[in-house]
Amino acid sequence: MKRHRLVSLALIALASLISAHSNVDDFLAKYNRLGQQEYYDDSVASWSVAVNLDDKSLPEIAAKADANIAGWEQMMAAQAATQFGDLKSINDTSKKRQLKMIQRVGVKLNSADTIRLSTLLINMTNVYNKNRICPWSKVSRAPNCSVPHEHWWRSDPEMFDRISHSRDYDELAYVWTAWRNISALNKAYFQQYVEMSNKGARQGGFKDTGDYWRSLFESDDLKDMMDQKFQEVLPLYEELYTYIRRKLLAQYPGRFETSAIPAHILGNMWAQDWSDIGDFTAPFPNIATVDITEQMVTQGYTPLKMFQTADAFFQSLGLIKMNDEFWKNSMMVQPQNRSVVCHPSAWDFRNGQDFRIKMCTQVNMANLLIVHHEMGHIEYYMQYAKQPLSFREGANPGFHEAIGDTIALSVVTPQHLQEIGLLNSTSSYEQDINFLFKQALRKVAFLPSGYLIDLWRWSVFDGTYNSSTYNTGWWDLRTKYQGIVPPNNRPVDAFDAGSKYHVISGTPYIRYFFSHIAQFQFYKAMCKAANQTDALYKCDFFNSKEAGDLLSRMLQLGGSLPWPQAMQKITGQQNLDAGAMFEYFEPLQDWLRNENMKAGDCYGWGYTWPDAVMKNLNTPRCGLTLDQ
Ligand code: X8Z
Ligand code: ZN
Repeated sequence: MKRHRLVSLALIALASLISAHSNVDDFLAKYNRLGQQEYYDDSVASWSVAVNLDDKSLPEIAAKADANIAGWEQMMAAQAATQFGDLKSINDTSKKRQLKMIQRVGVKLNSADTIRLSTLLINMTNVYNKNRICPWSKVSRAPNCSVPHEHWWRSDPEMFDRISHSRDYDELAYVWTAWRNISALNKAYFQQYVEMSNKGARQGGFKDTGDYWRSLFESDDLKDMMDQKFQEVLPLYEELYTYIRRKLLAQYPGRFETSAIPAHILGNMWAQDWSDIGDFTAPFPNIATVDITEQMVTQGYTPLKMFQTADAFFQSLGLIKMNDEFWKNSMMVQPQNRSVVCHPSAWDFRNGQDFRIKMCTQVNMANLLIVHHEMGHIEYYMQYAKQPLSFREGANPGFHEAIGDTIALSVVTPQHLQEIGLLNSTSSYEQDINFLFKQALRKVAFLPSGYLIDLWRWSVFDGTYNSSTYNTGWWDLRTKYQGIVPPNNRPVDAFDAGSKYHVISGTPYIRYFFSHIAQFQFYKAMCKAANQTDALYKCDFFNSKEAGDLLSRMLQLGGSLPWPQAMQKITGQQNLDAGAMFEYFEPLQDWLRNENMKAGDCYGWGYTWPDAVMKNLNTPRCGLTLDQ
């Protein structure tokens, strides 16, 4: 009798275990089946707006589609919570992780509020992409508003181009300021967006939107980790900065005196990538250029050819090639008859087939690198397309940003550019330093700017900055971390952070800071797999199936494991490590240090860092005048 009872108890337990399991399987199968269609429909609606900002009927459709997907996600999250509770009874780690992700809604708003939030974002996008300014006249050296409106300058490409290529201090200041006058139009929308987004994050169980965004990294110490990485790379940034400041003082004599650099003369609207002032700052100006723009134009490169060039590189590693849908549906050229969102992006429509890039491609080297960046996203999408829906993400958002850039580190080597006929020059010490310098203008210059954008936004979301301190807070950080100052006094109602696309589009940014360090780790690991033994910065893994295999094994994981395990898979390390970046730039850092010492320049821009940071920085320090 006793034995009988035991057996039947065991049978009941077994039966409930099996039923819990089949419940989980059924639930996940349903989630994946329905989700593909739900996400696809929403992507189609968002894409339609992004490629046509002039059709007034589209925003409403897109906002409703957003509300629809939000409602569906919330429903599935609620069902998962009701059926499986705290997940303690689920032993399978993969299924448990999927359910955990399904339960995390992030921004949880009702339908009407979701529509409000989406509409605010679309309104900001319209302001960003549609406003024009009077062109600058080289003759009168002033804005000329008498030309027809269709000849006025758009943000992309005209304003961004002028900031990159004009060397007229006053024209630069005009365009820089005019663009920020437009950005200020978004301040009120942004303030409402912050409130609505925070409301959703709180309803979703987070402290605020910044808290939710950080959770995507699954690292409790993300803030500290990022701060520590910034401190590590600061000496390298300062070395580059000190050199560049000297060159700028020579280029624009008497135009600025402070130890910090005016933000508008660094060749980029946001002073985040300085490669467009590489011409007059190059270490060895008489050595052949490492910029291939001219060659691309001479050889008749088109946007399509740029995409094909990138695709060929991915294929040479044995990676997945871009599919027919990609070539058919992507937007590679800016339409001339309507406004679009020009900021480059890569889209996963989540049906396993439809992947697209949207980019207003111009034929130049910078854009060739961006094409690789975007294709890296598509490659990741395709590699993890067989994963369940909730794992179709990067190991963390920073991984996603790093893939195309890792490939591009190989593509830009003079060795590779020579191989594909875009550069004809032999390697020399001078050329190597010029090359590394140009790379530093892209990668090292970016670091503080990549770090501070979300420092600012985290402080906006947690209430440290409010709408009356948005701008002063922004400039405090820009000066503290980047060493730049605005070219003129900023109006009280200015909203200069809104000049950056990611701020007005609600796209988190710390991912790019993470990526700018991680990509050198990935690159080094792939170089090793390709048996490249020369200096790291010379490594080109073109054609290496071993390098491709190593990368794809990591890419296929998607978000199925916490990122340190994905990092382990490709690099053998579990952490973010700036070592590979330092190794890459070592010859340049030595060269810069020597130059800066010879010139007797002071370091920094007058900010006093805590002792622990200061002890790693070079001396002499520039006058300690700034507030701490
Ligand atoms: O936004 C981008 C990509 C799209 S994910 C073009 N990037 C950041 C930026 O432009 O600010 C790439 C580097 C940093
Ligand atoms: Zn990207």
